[in-house]
Amino acid sequence: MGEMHMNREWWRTAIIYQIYPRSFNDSNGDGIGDIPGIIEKLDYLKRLGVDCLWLSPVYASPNCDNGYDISDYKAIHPDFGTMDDFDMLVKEASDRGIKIIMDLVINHTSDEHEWFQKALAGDKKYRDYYYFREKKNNWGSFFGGKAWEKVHGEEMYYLHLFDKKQPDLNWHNPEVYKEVCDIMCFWLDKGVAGFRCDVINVIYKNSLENGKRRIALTGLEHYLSTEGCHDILRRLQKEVLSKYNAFTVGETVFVDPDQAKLLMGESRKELNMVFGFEHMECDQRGIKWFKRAYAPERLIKALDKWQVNCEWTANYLENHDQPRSVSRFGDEENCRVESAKMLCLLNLSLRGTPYIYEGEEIGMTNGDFEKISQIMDVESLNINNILRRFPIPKGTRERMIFRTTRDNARTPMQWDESVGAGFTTGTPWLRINGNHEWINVKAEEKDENGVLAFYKAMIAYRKQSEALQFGDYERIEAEKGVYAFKRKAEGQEVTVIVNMNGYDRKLPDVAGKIAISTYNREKLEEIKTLKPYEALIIE
Ligand code: ISL
Ligand code: CA
Repeated sequence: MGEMHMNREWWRTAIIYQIYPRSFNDSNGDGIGDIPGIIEKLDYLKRLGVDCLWLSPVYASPNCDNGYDISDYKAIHPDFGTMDDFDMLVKEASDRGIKIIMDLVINHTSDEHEWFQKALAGDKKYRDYYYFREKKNNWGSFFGGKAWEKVHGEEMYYLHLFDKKQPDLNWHNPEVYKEVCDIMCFWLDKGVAGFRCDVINVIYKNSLENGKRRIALTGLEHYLSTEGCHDILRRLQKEVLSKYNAFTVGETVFVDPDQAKLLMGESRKELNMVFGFEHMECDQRGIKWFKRAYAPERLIKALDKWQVNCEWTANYLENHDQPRSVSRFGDEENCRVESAKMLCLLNLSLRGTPYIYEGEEIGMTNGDFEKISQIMDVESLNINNILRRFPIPKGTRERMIFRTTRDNARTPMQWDESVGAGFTTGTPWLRINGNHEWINVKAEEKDENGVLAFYKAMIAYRKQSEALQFGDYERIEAEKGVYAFKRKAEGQEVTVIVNMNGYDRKLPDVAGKIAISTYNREKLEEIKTLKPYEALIIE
């Protein structure tokens, strides 16, 4: 299908901004970001130029996994405000032309959800909402350790692919399907535009047989992107989503472009787009705790593979589970601004829908943690406990945690240089990065050469570019670590050149005029070499 025939659904031209509500803006000084806090910043988001906000979970939750453990799918957590606040957010956002999408977490609930509580109390109906078994299998959990937990006082275990406070729902049970349809309608009726579907390709377990032994996630082959999962997605599309013309992006773990294409469905009958992970794994060895030195070539290879093979992708370099991109793929010490601009240009030039994670637009860096006691992420704490059993020096173990912890992305949004970073007047739930004294929105708003100004310019540029929004993708030759490609639409073609190295590189062979430059270059002819992290768009 060529770009001329591509449907122009809103989500193709949209720029989606992810909010991690706990860390965005605290309106009442309790140290936790909240919905009224988001409303206060809608004008900021409008000025940035984004069209849609994806909210990480704001539902009732005991917060073992910061809301990814839901105890009531139809209630707002009091930390975040009230249902009236939520309705107000939808309205205020809509008044500014901004859509809201919700996080849909349906692989598991919280163990404090009423269904699970009834199940524990012995209610047969609800036992069948989950996987209770007298014998456990050998499956491993995403957060380390085993995927089964013993039921207190019984010879019985339940399955949890994530924390033990996140029991997996049994998608073989038609009642579970009905409950979820009902939850989705509840939010769609409130006017949300769609859902980001959490770990959606693991929801349906083919069997509970032992898995092939692996260093992590033994059992994977029994639940990854199963036929049953495809069936459920098609039914949800037909029976719920299509009735609202609702949008979905799937968080799909361990998929390659071929599987991604199936999940998007030949004619988009399952999900509208998916988040792949291959580019996030380019600096890891198998599992993220084992670091492999970052080499731009590997990132380019993964991005190119998806660009070539998928007609549409959900493009991102950051989210609430990943370290900050400047710290990871750029140079936060010596070239923070340059590398943040380069990553912006890259993310917004690829074919697909770009996602920006809160703070990315001002070049926020990884957290500056000094002690494990400053870490709140359940995944990191579980892994830390496991690592403690091995003879690894304390310093090494701590470095492993600090480098990979999801809290790197969750430190409070840096609005200004004040003690609470303009995020809170109270005690923040997670340590604020000391660099908020110079990296913050207030400073960026005054800096016409800053990262934020570049984001605004790049967003505005993309919005008027047929080539970037709908064009084909074709990689062109360049030196190692330089990513260069053409985006071609009817009557328009642009060339994107991204030096992902921290040193000079040769400019590939191109002609034309500079449309966007991270170094304020004016004439192509004047460029002798690409500077560290320099990126350009040429028309
Ligand atoms: O975080 C990860 C890699 O660093 C992944 O293993 C992550 O756990 C996986 O991508 C699933 O993530 C989603 O579901 C989890 C939740 O903790 C994450 O925040 C969410 O994005 C369980 O609901
Ligand atoms: Ca608050």
